Amino acid sequence: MPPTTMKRILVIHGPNLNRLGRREPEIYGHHTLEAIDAEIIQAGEALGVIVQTFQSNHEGELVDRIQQAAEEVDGLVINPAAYTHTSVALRDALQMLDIPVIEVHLSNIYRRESFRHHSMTAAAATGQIAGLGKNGYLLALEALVRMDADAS
Ligand code: CA2
Repeated sequence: MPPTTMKRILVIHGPNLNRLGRREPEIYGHHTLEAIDAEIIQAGEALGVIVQTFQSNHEGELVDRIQQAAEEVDGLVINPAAYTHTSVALRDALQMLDIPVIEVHLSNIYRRESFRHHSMTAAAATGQIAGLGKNGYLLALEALVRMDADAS
């Protein structure tokens, strides 16, 4: 039997999410991004996958990281934050990937202002989780691992 290589999953956080836990905790929770990332990485270890995380406030940097992901990882979790609602560039970059992509939102974007109801990026994702706070990232990770198991 060939040796099984550990699956790699990338988690990308978009603009302003580096400020989590410091403002608007009633919408986005009390946890900092550093704490959420540590929890995601630990959950990945328990699930037997290697998790990398990345945050940027810059659209072009997010596009670059998504393009790089095509070569490096087996699944992608992304919270494009405000770019969810505006970015054709992120949608196009996600569309080019041949790996499963889960879009995550901490808040339930459909219960908020109408401009948040439309996701430009969701059509390029395999699925979407919104409104479950930081647990959305953990569920997305689990979904990617299960998809992988279902496929093999
Ligand atoms: O609910 C989500 O995860 C969002 O992607 C968060 C974005 C928002 O524009 C989307 O509509 C929904 C905003 C992220 C802003 O992050 C903050 C962090 C700390 C304090 C305030 C905002």
